[in-house]
Amino acid sequence: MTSTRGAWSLAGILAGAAGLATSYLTANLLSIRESPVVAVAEDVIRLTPGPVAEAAIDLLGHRDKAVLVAGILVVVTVLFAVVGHLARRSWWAPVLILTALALAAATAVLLPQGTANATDALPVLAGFVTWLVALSLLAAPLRTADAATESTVPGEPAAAMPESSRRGFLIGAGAVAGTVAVAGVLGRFVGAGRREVERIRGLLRLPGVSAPQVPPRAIIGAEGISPWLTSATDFYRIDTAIAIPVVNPSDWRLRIQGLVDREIELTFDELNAFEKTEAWVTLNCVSNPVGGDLIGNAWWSGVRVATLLADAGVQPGADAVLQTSEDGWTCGTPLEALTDDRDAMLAVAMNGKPLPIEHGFPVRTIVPGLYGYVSATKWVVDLEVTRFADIQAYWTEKGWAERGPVKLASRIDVPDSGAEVAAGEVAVAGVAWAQHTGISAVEVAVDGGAWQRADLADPGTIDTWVQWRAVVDLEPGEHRIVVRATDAEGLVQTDVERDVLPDGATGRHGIDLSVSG
Ligand SMILES: Nc1nc2c(c(=O)[nH]1)N[C@H]1C(S)=C(S)[C@@H](COP(=O)(O)O)O[C@H]1N2
Ligand SMILES: [Mo]
Repeated sequence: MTSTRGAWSLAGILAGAAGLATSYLTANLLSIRESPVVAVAEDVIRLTPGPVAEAAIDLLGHRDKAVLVAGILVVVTVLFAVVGHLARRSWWAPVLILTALALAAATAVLLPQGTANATDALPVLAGFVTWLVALSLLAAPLRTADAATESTVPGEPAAAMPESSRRGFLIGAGAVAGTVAVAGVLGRFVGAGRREVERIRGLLRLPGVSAPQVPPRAIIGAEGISPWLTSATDFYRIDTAIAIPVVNPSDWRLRIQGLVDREIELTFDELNAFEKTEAWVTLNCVSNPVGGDLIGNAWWSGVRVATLLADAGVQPGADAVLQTSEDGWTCGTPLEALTDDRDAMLAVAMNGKPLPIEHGFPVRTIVPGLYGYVSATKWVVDLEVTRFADIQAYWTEKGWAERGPVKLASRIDVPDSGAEVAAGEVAVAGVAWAQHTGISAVEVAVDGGAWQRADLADPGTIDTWVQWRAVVDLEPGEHRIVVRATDAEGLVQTDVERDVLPDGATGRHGIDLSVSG
């Protein structure tokens, strides 16, 4: 036993706490909904089997999450002490444990497909770097002390820690503890803005917003198919924002300007005084590869853009609207798509609730039939009526097409590609979409054979995806199943494979199955 033993564990705990604090601060600086520790807790809750979760809620009431977070903190504190203890003899063991912890946290943060974004992993990175820096800072004086006391004869009482090392360690420990306190308090302070806006959002009652009612015939009843209504949590998220715009509805203004007779400025209340329109609209990203999941379907409520543009009085010669978001992102939308009968809207609600902050709270644009990058401005604050010839927007500047009508596409959801299934009749199901044109048929073919018609659900609108289901007869062996859709104008989905750049992928989605006899 030497006198530094407890100090090593303390070093581990302090360094660990510093990493948690900087990750918390970073999450709040970037307005990320949750710190990594809370993300882990939420995933644990999400992945907990129903009966277990119910028992926990019975036992703990609504404190279940707080208790879970506390439990996670206890576990990691023990781990941090172990890390400190191991750091005495080895550099790689602590690095290994901390890396594993960071990877687990990053996975937890990125796991909820819909709401997560690659930048959401930045807090974990900040925490990881802090762990390593703080641990090496605290280890240096302890290592010197250990070297000085190592010559101690076994059995004799340990030599005291040399005064200089002791001072070095205390200064380091003070600095690290200070970091914990400052980052924690600062994180709480900068996080207050988002908490306040979340609170306001939770209390908002928006006139003319109704709860989603899935049209009964929109559901084909195939097991494992993506739900027709995408929940806000599962809805894909794409934006260029590093720090998510957090907009208080009472500060929000929309300006309509450019080639108009009268400029208009609206507050959130003024916007909500207009009559609402509500619709099911499937939104998808131009970057969605064939078979990909950057697509979701929701019930949107908002105010028709056409009404507002008519109030402003669009001048002749205009063919575009340059939309700008609170964070400066821009897109150019064809004027026609905003004024024709497709009911493009300034949406204030998604699935019957005020927009989630990640999906554009308090107001975003939704235009059926266009990819998100040319239409679906989140946190929208400005509409400039203009001409395509006179503008550049965020993505068009980077080589993406000026116009972005969605392309006819279809996807197989079940079975998974690579699955093993039993020979005989196999149900194949998925979704097909051609927003604002509509789907008239979906067909599947096995191993390049004859096309076979799938059954189609009927969502009752041409602006959403359509579920389909087919039953194919499979012999034992390896098989490939491919899908193709036909739109309501008779266009058959092409088999020409195109990359997502510049205006959306084309090609047909296929899956490979191993069929056992
Ligand atoms: N302010 C802002 N709005 C934006 C974007 C963005 O980067 N910033 N990305 C667009 C893109 S490319 C898509 S596909 C949709 C995605 O909307 P979602 O994140 O709600 O699914 O938002 C669009 N609106
Ligand atoms: Mo996108």
